Amino acid sequence: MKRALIFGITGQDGTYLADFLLKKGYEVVGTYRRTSHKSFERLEAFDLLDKVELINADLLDQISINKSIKNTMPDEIYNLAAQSFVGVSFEQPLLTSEVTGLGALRIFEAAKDFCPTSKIYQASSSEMFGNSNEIKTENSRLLPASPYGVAKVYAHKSAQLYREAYDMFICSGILFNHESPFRGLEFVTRKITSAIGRIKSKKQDKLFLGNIHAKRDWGFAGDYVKAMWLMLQNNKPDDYIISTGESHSVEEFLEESFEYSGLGDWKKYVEISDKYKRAFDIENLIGDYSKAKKDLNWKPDVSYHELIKMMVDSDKNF
Ligand code: NAP
Ligand code: F7E
Repeated sequence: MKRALIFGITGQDGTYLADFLLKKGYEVVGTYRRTSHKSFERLEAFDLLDKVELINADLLDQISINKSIKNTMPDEIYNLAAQSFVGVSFEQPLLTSEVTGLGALRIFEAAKDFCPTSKIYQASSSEMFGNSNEIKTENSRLLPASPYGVAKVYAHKSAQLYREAYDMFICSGILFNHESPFRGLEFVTRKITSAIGRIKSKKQDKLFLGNIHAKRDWGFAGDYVKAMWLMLQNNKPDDYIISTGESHSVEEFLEESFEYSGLGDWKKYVEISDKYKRAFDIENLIGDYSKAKKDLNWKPDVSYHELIKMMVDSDKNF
């Protein structure tokens, strides 16, 4: 039986990936941070709490990372842990760099020293590309437009370095935005669908948003964790764009989700607030996933329209 170690198992992707790997017959070990109350809601919702082994580790703490790798000796390591919210990275750039950038390096170092045969997945991001108009490929220039993007570039380049210098099997998935009913509540798609649920049940009457003209390439998290696993089953390590190949504005997402929910015209409920505008924002991101299609036989299954329906339906009693 293969053993996987997931850093960040309590997050959106960590939970979908744990579920996916258990169904493939893996033994799954996941790390969580010690907090005054537990953040296992997603694992509970997927009924996974008794099926995975949970161990304490923080990406700020090399000792706990070393121990988690030494004690687990995993066949596969998935680094999904991060301060992943771009907006907060402008408020907390140092913490974001420590966790999202250096945290990844700490994992690569620990794996090199204690379990160099582990195959490693690094969660890279389309935020690394920043603002430029073309459809992004694995060879597009990296011009990050947020402290989060800068930290992800650091981790991405470190992954490439360790692959070359130490002959380690490390793959980076350059994932574009992916969402689900288990997306964190502060991300714009879930902020919208949860607000729709609350407006319908009269718990809320307005929704405040920032730059609604921004466009993103939105896919479904359940499809994207499969791509992470496929990368580690390939015969050589490489980097892959994972995306849908189309982008939509926040405004389009609002229009379709409000219409589908039955609330109708979103303009009756939404107000624009500077509070949610960033110091710098990326206007449009679209990824070309043809390399993943060719090498990994991967493609997204859930469409943008199906994703909206799934999220609105799931949040209807929020
Ligand atoms: P998420 O829901 O925010 O989950 C992040 C995970 O990291 C959580 O388990 C969190 O634990 C953990 N974490 C945060 N700080 C940590 C620390 N100091 N030490 C250890 N663990 C820590 O993110 P996600 O959407 O699942 O994304 C997974 C990964 O993919 C992240 O690296 C993200 O940056 C990257 N990514 C995401 C997207 C996307 O659209 N979702 C796109 C590209 C790349 P707590 O539960 O304790 O907070
Ligand atoms: O913003 C705009 C906002 O926070 C999307 C992370 O998973 O994907 C995610 O980062 C867009 C931006 O995601 C609000 O300015 C408008 O242009 O949902 P988001 P993100 O910043 O794209 C990448 C690939 C990652 O790697 C990250 O980890 O929506 N927007 N009004 C708003 N965004 C939020 N959050 N809240 C608003 O009120």
